[in-house]
Amino acid sequence: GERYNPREMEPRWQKVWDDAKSFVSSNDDPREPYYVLEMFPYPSGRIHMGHVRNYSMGDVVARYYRAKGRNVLHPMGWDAFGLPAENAAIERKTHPGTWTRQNIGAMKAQLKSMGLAIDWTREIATCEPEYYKHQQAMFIDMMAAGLVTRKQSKVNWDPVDMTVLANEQVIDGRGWRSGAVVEQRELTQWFFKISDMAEELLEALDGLTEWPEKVRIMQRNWIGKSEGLRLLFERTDGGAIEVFTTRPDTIFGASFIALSPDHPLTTRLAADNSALTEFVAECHRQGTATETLEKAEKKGVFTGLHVKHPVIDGATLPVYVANFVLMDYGTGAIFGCPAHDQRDLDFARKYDLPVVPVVLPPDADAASFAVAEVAYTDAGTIFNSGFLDGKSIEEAKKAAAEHFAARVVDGRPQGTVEVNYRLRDWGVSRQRYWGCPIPVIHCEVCGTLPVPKKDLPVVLPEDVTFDKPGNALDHHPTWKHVNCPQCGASARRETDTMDTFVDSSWYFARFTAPDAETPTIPAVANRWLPVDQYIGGVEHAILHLLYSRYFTRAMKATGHVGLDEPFKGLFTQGMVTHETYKSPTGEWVAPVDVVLETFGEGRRAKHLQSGEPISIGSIEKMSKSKKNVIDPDEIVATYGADTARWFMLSDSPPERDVQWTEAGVEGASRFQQRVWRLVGETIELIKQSSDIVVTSDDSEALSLRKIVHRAVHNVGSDIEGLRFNRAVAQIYELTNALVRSAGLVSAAPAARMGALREGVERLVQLLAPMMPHLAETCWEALGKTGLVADAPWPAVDAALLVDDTVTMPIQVNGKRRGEITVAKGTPAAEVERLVLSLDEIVRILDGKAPKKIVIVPDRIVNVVV
Ligand code: ANZ
Ligand code: ZN
Repeated sequence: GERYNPREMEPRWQKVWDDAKSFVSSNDDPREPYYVLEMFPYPSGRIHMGHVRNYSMGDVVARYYRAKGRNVLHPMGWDAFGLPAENAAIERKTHPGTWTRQNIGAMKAQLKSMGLAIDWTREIATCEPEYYKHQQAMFIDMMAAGLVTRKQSKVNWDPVDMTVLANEQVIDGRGWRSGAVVEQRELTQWFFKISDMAEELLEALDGLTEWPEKVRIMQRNWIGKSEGLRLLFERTDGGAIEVFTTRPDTIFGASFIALSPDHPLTTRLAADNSALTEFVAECHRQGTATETLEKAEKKGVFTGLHVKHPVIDGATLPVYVANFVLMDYGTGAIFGCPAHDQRDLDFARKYDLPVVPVVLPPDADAASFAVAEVAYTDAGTIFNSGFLDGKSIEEAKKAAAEHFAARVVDGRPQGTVEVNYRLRDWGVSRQRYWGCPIPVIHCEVCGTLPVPKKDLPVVLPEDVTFDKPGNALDHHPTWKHVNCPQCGASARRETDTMDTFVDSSWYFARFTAPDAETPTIPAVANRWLPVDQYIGGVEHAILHLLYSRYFTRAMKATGHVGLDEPFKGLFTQGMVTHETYKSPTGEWVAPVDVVLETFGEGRRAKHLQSGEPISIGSIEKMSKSKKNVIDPDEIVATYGADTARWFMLSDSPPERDVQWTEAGVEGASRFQQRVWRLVGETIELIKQSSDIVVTSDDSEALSLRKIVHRAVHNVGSDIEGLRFNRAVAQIYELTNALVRSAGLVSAAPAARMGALREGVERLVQLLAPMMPHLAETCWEALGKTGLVADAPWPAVDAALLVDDTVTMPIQVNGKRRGEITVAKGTPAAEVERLVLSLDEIVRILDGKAPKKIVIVPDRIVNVVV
């Protein structure tokens, strides 16, 4: 027969699905809903292999549940605001919107060429006013509900370009364009009060049982709950300093107090202390990003102040200002216990402060145990600690807390138990043009007011220029000048736009009613949500998911949805990797320019054009910088979308990385042709017999049917468990069994022919979620009516799943020579016929007839020669 031609068939079926609106889902469909969603892409210009992997998985799930009779929602959209569009605008002198919309067009065509079962009628792009006007409405609702606040917060300030920089625009502490040392500046900015919800967001993680444990752990750590003590230290000169500690058990090991550079006491002291003033300025230049702080050397300045040691009579502790103490955590002040905290230890060694161990490791000796360069942070018994001696850490924490609660310093209890969260409020202000305008007006008389809802959307002006650095909205000559909605006086529009994480925190809800006049239609959203299966990269495991969880709660509080958790099932897929290649001069070489050869056991590479030797490097995540990328378009053009999809699903467990190889793709492509040949041969066979029936009367028909039904059952459960590679392996096995039996079946009874036909049809159906175009072509060739995409998932005959075969040993003259597996209860005559056809037995008999064959049904075969 003819080879299967994906280039011809794939566009054909895509059009058929489109014309039939096969994947358009209705909100009124009474069937049980199923919502599958892949994280929507940023329209950077082209899709990459990571997208192909992500969407192939989601598509299998979508097509499978559709076949299972669910009303499937599988939408797609664009996370379309963000900095790259502004950069492109500067570099190419185009408008960010033009660039973004062009990219969306190109990427949509690419996605369509993959044959994804997407409901494109629900497409949304977050940069369009039809989308962001609803976001503005919800912002106003959230303001009214007290979920929004405005406060001072630090930004990265480029003093040369006179502009606020995003974190990713600060490289090694310098502005990416100007190269100037970046400063921290205080600006009044907008915040969502997510920290109010810290406890709830933490507790609800326990209910997310269909999330990977590692993601839940990351979220837990990010929220960072810690139970500790606010503790007052009396200053020797009067007054008190309050610290936050989670380790009051180590109080006898305290050797200094450290204040944040931004602590009010620091500010007061710096007023007449130039060394301190200079140090504070240095800290501000360094910034407060967690990473910078972790890497930076621990430094400080002595203030000249002392506090009384709270448990050692007569002793005092010096008070420092230190760069590693943050103002927005705890109280902005700490007590340092160098023996049991690494930062404190580094600090103590630098400033020659005492290091007194107070926690004794389980096997250590109290007389000789000392801490040198590594702080001891594990479990142990408290020692060197007066009334705490002999206690475990937990017991000592409790005892210390009780001790300090009963004392009074500065007219207050010396110690108060307090729970702290690392989670900060979500700062959503961005001093950028290409984002959703924050719908607020500042009036000198009336204050800060929301834009009246009837005036929404606050549309981004089109006529902007990017010739000077900073926020193009702010530079616009007229846009920000408006009249106050309350008093009518001239007022100023807010020029901050929202963090693009806001856009992606509710798009999944918008998909449920993308044309609604309100952000959602709550009844509709509640029917579809939560998303049954969300699939995306683990890089979004923290912020995107946490913000979406928060925003869903905020939408509930403002009446837009009726649920707390947006994503019931979450799956994070691994990355797509590829070998790297380097030229003799050390430059990265792209895979398309490399020819690979095998010699003996090894492999070598040369340059396609120049022939020069190329060295084969490590396997890395596909990235432009290492040039080890494969363009999905080229793969689709050469092998077809089905092959790319199949390979992406087949090669490794979906949560792991998958290595893209030429050999792998070719294997997938050969498999496609193999299926097509099998279908062709089967059609030829079926044509010869007019009376085929599907029954299990014949034992070979029965064993084939068992293989088929087992495969249907397993592929279904593997897809439900997102074990795509195992589903693929099942399909390979089924194909092998069918190819084998197609070779044997030609002169066989109608029952066997029937079993073969059933098997091939099921194979096509099992393939349909993964290689949908091939499956449609085969379905049509088999003479089936309608689309395989519309065919219900095949039913499994439970009787055929029962493992009712037996393996009987075969003895020849009392010596074991082999075995045979047959259905339980197979009659002796049938077993005899099968045994005599086995290669091993044929060889032993060597043309002679056996003297006798004794068969104990279901037990053993004895051949006497
Ligand atoms: C004394 C102590 C002894 C501490 C010891 C640790 C170990 P978590 O658990 O992450 O909440 N800390 C408190 N406020 C801080 C701030 N604003 N900036 C920097 N560090 C701060 O961390 C709590 C611990 O981090 C606190 O417990 C405090 O140091 C420090 F062997 O107090 B600890
Ligand atoms: Zn006013």
